[in-house]
Amino acid sequence: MTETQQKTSVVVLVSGSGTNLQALIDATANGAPFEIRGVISNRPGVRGLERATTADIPTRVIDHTEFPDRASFDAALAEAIDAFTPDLIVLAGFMRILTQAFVDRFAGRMLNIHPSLLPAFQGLHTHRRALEAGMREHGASVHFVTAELDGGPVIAQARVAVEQNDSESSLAVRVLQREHELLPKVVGWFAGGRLALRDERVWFDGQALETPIQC
Ligand code: NHR
Ligand code: GAR
Repeated sequence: MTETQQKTSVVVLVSGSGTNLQALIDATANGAPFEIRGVISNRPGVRGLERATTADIPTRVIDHTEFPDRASFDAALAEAIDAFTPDLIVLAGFMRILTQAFVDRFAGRMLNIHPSLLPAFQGLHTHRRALEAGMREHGASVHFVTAELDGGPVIAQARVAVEQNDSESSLAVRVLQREHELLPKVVGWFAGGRLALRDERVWFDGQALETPIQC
C-alpha cells in the first residue's frame, strides 16, 4: 500500500465484551492495512464501547429494545453504519439476527466471526453444544454474512482440540484466543483486496475457495 492510498475503513458491530474488537484495534496499532472508523453496539454500556473510546474511535449505540421490530432496528443500524462510510462491516460478538434487506445492502462487505467450525453448530451456545455432542475438535470461523444465519460462505477457520476435562468456559477461552488471531488476519486480507464474495462463493487471490483456509 502506498502512502497516498486510504486504508480500508471498517465499522465494527459489537454487543458485549469486545475482545475481538480489541484484537482489531491492536492490529491497527501495529500497522494493519485497515482503520476502524466506528464501533456500534446494540447494547448500551458494554465493555466493547469502552474499548473503542479508549482507542479514540467514535461509538454509537442503537438499542434494539427501543424499536418495535427488526426492520426498524436494522434501518437505524444501516443509517448509523452509512454515516461512517465504511468499506467493510465486521460483526464481532454481535448478537442480533439481521434482516434480508440489511444483509443485501451490505452484501460482499460484511464479515462475522462465529465460535464454531461451521457448518457445525450454527446459532448460539456453540461451546456447550460441541461438548454435549462429544466433539474432539472445535474452533471458530470467519464467514461472509448472508441472509442465512451463520450460513454464508466460510473464509477461514481456526481449530482447537477439545480436552477431556473441558468445561464450556475453559473451551470458550481457548477458542477466543484463536479468534483474536483469526479475525485481524482475515480483515487484513479483505483490506488487501485478496477476498471477495462472488456467485455465493469465497474468492481468495482470484480463485474460488474449495474449502475454508485453515489458520
Ligand atoms: N444475520 C444474518 N442475516 N446472517 C448471519 O449470518 C448473521 C446475522 C446476525 C448475526 C452472528 C451469529 C453468530 O455468530 C450473526 C450472523 C445472533 C444470534 C441470535 O440468535 C444467532 C447467531 C448470531 C448472532 N440472536 C438473538 C436474536 O433474536 C438474540 C440473542 C441475544 O440477544 O442474546 O436476534 O453466532
Ligand atoms: C466470541 O466468541 C464470538 O465469536 C462470539 O461471541 C464472542 C464475543 O466475544 N460471537 C457470537 O456468539 C455471535 N453470536 P467478544 O465480545 O469478546 O469479542
